[in-house]
Amino acid sequence: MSDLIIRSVPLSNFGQSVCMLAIEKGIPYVFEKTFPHSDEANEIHPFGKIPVMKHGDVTLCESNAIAHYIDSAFDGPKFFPKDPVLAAKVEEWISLHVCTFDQTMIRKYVLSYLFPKTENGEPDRARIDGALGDMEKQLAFIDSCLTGDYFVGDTLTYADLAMYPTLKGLVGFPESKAMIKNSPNVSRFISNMASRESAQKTKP
Ligand SMILES: N[C@@H](CCC(=O)N[C@@H](CS)C(=O)NCC(=O)O)C(=O)O
Repeated sequence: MSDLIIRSVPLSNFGQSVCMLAIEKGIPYVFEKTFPHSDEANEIHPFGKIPVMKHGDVTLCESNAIAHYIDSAFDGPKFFPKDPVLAAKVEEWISLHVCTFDQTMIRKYVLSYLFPKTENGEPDRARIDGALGDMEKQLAFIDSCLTGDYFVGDTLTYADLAMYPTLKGLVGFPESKAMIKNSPNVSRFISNMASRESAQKTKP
């Protein structure tokens, strides 16, 4: 059978989630370092985003679609539950992540430190400050939900793999680091997840 190819960059939170899934399932994959809007990303994603995936004749963009494919096309443990309530809860977290948490925490906050669009190349203070209120509310909500080890049910699901890279990414920046420190459940989740082989092997 053909190789599973994941095109992304190590820093991509969405890319890390799908790579972690492949590792958790025990599926070997080829990681092709691919920047957004490169020919290799544009070949598969209509708007040049990463991650994208190739497996034989199958090409896919959008991390949730890629994750569903990897989970169902290959043997190994399942990370999208069959139970209707648990399955919907996993999708609920994935959607909250892509529509809300990632937008605030990564696009607005982290990227304003890492790739600011300021004239002098300094972190974009206005954009960073503008993210703090929403980030605090979102982290308080997540912390109130994360009373157990996992986001949904009592086993690892793709909800955890979708959320982990984004939450872990917050530890490296001052305001979010302080917020994480004040969120005991989120802190515990990050440190539990960070010890998994899939997190170690995909560390940005
Ligand atoms: N909804 C997409 C989001 C992917 C995404 O935003 N990827 C970022 C890198 S982490 C990207 O390609 N950004 C370039 C852009 O937005 O133009 C998914 O789940 O895969």
